[in-house]
Amino acid sequence: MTFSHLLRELVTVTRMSSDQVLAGQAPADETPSTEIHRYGPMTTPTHPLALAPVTAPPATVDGFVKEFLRELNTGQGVALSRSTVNDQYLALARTVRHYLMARWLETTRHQRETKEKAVGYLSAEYLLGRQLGNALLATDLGEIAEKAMAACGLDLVTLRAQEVEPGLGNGGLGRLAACFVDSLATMSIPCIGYGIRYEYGIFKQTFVDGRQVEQPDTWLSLGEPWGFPHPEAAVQVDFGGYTETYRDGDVERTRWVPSWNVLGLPYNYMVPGYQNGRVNTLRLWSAQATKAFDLAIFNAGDYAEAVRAQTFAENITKVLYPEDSTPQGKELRLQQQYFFVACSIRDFINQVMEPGFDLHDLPERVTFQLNDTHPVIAVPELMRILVDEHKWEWDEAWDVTKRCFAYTCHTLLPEALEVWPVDLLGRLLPRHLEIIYQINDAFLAEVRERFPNDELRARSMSIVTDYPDRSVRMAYLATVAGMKVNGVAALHSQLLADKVLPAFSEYWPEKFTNVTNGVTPRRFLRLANPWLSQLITDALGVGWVTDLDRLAELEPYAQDEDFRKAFREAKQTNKERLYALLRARDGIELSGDHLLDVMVKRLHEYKRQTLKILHIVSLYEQIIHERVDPTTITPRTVVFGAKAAPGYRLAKEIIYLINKVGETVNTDPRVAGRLQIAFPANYNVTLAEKLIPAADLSEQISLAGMEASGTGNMKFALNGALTIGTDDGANVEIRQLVGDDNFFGFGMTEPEVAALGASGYQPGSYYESNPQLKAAIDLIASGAFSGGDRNAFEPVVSNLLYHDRFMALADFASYVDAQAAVEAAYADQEAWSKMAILNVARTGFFSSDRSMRDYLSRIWRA
Ligand code: 26W
Repeated sequence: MTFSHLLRELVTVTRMSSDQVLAGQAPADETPSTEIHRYGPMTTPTHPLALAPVTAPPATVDGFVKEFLRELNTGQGVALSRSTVNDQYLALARTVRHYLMARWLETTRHQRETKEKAVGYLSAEYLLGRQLGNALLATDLGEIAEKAMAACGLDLVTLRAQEVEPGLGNGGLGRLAACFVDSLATMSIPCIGYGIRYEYGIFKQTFVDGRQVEQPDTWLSLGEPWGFPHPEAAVQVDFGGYTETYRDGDVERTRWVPSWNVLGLPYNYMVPGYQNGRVNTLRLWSAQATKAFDLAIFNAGDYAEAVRAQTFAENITKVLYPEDSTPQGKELRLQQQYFFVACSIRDFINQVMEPGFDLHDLPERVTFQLNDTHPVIAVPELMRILVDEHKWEWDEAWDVTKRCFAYTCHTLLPEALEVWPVDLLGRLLPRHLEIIYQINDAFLAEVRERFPNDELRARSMSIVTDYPDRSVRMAYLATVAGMKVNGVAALHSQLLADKVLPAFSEYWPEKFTNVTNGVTPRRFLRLANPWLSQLITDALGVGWVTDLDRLAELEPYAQDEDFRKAFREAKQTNKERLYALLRARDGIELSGDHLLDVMVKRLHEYKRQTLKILHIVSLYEQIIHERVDPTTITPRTVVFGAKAAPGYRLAKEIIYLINKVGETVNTDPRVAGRLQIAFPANYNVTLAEKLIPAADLSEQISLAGMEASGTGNMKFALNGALTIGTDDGANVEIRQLVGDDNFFGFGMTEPEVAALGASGYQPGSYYESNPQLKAAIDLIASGAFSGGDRNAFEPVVSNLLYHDRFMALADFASYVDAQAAVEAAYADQEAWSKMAILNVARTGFFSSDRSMRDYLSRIWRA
């Protein structure tokens, strides 16, 4: 914390002016608060340096060393000889910040000056991953930093490994947000990402006797060099209370009388563009008590009560909700959503409200992209500000509001669609509930006008539903208020229009569109896979990093034997790096040139990790019962990575099953060298960056119609892994682009799934009719993986036999056939490499840069 920050903190907390703090005088209550938050020097600076633009330090080894040592000595306050690895990492991070600062300040200044339309990306989650490596890539300082650290007797790789990744997200949705803001910065598109700075991110997963145990994610404990607090831009957020109407001349108006409030403190994070001199901003909000400490109560001796407000307020951004599919409907979750939305909308309006700006032009300055329904309370919040504070007419305000938002849906699971009970909403946000009612009434009046005497239709589209209890359907609010509604893959967007929101897509067909997800090639190829990247650059030059369609030029190299050889060597190098990591990180010993079969994603029944474990058990069963000659089985290592939501019991039982099967298989000499399973704990972005480049086979085996898109599937294909997958989410588009010959497709299509579901799916019949499947399930139930305890996996086994909602048993036979095809293909390494290279060449489409181009043309500039 620099002195100026400390000063600003003191000013904020004590409400004294900086001079009075310095002069040690008592605060004069009438000191205008705006004074202390005014930007800029008191008088015109005279020193040339004060007038000069901020510049980056010299991009030389010497310049870097100088900057680093200054940061270590004066920033960290230690001598190199007495510095810890954490001191060195923090000093290094700050050094790299310095090289980005000039770009950041210039980007912000340029944005303020040009008033270009910006994207306001509203997301409750950002799964950013480690920042240092990406910042070194963006500034092209990697080599200089390496030499500079070596010259200081330090090792850059060791220092990079010191960084704790900010796990401010659960999975796909959060990581997508991180890829999107990276692309917008690299494409020089004005964007401010808004979100929540959770004190504790996604839990740290550990395994105890094969069972998941959650540990708090103390990502801030060793210091956090990337966040810049801006107390001067703090926002007060109100909650609770009631509303009242009052006469304002001849107009009846409503005011909200809240009962409590908190302060939103923004932290700015850099979003560096890739070597383009641009740095966009990610503004994450942290909750604080407006009145931190009640001295009177303290002096009265009730110390806990004295700080209750503080702890109560801080609770709002204390921890990320670790669910990624079934909302728990907790009040704190709604508090989190309204808190960051209220801060963000207020902040953006403050930023554009310079003299002469008319809020009626807000849609020309921003589109707020709603990353799922989590931020949709932003719609009634903007209406409240325009109607209650700016005293606009309702229609005037609605006309502007409905041109400021667009909504992206990321799921197909009905239970994942957020619905808030009106009593909770009315208690926490009474004015917003009134506004939602008014939006709904106006909307339904329109529907009834267009479809007179079709009450059922109106009821089916109502934002407010009375069944099972009176509540607000957030996806409906987002659809009514959004200019555009998009799914995240072609199949998903189709199902969204046809099955999830059919009445709305019939009512507003032009509102529905698709933008297939993408991933940033900077982190998930250039940074994660330097060996394959070098191969690509040697062949095509460097342009592909910001123009991934250029990968298509790799097509002819698939026919090139030397290139294929080099490609295999890169894959082998990635494997060895991974094995070394898993040995050091998890004590997992992997070896040999096995087919590396990887399934990494959140643990959820619809993703069907159970199908993968049934395949493994079936292979194992056949070998131990000598149904097959083990030498005919392709040596395979299966690596799992998966966190289960703490409250998702069956998911945790599936994790237990995977670990126990792994324990048995890995110590059974009958399958030694043929089959091994690894399940490193705490799968996160950092582990993904090591796992994905090493993979041969990417498991994308969800039940068709369930996975909205998937983004891991894209990362694997871009890193030269072949996909075994169903026709679900973006798998369909991957298969279409790489070609059926270079993709191991299997399983029912979505219509077939619907038909089977409609005809009454009997999982038991598949068990009875498929001996291989029966043998596998019976082995699991036999106690073979649980020291003879036949009930160890009862929850999983009985769920599969009597429910199997996601039809793993129905797709088993087809999956096993596809896996046999995988083994056959892998036996011919030249052919396999050709297929893998074609996967790389044909998946440039899945760059998040392309996704941004689609959002721009179909939504933001449409
Ligand atoms: C607790 C409420 C809740 C519900 C849904 C929290 C988070 C969610 C997310 C929408 C779940 C999610 O991450 N969905 C994934 O989003 C990815 C990015 O679009 C897709 O690629 C995945 O298919 C989808 O499951």
